[in-house]
Amino acid sequence: MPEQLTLYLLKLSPLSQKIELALVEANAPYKAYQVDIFNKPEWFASKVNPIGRVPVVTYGGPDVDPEDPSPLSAKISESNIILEFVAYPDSGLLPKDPVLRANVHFFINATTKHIEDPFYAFLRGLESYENGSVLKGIEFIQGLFKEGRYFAVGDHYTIADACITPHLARLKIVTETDIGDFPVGAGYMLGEELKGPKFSTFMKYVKRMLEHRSFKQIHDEESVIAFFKKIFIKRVQ
Ligand SMILES: N[C@@H](CCC(=O)N[C@@H](CS)C(=O)NCC(=O)O)C(=O)O
Repeated sequence: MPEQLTLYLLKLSPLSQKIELALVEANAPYKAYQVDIFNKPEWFASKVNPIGRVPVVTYGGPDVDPEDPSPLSAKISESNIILEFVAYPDSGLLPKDPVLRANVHFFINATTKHIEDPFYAFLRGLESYENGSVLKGIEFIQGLFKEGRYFAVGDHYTIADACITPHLARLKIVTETDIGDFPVGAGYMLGEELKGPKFSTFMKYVKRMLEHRSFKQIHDEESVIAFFKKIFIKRVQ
């Protein structure tokens, strides 16, 4: 990208990770500024994002200190919209073929609806494991994978892969550690179900994406586990 790009993020959040992943894949230089979302600096809402959420990108304008953002830069928020922005024409993150592009957009919407929403509701103890929405969502996503394909869409890494991978990493953690505000054992139960033949295509994709070079570069599993231990405290016995 020809102009300055600053990413305001919460390093351990999956939504921020999506953007870092896309930027690394695009080989785009960027400055990362970690926002303490539990104690946000006053200037963040007034100068970067009025609703106070991350991730946000500032693009263009003078190359300034991230703590003193310029009114001349564009402010782009909402992780899926930032993903689209990062996939500028020669980033290589969006296929040129219009059908494949449509498939990428569909996959991103489906990830939010069928993975992000049900999985974090389950994690927060707002949806029971028994209602099956997490597994139904995974099944829906699995149905989008074409036989023998390495990536989510087409033959190359796209923003579809960047969008889903951070959630897959958290799914792995939950199924291996049982950390979350759900009844004890529900995380392990989900893990057992996913080991079955019904989900083998999905699980092979998970493995490939978690081992992908760019993801390994930006992800530290131990730090996410430590963060989860801090934020999920209500264990229903
Ligand atoms: N729909 C937004 C959600 C952003 C969001 O909820 N960000 C969280 C961190 S993961 C946040 O900034 N929370 C702080 C707050 O709401 O005050 C997106 O996809 O970017």
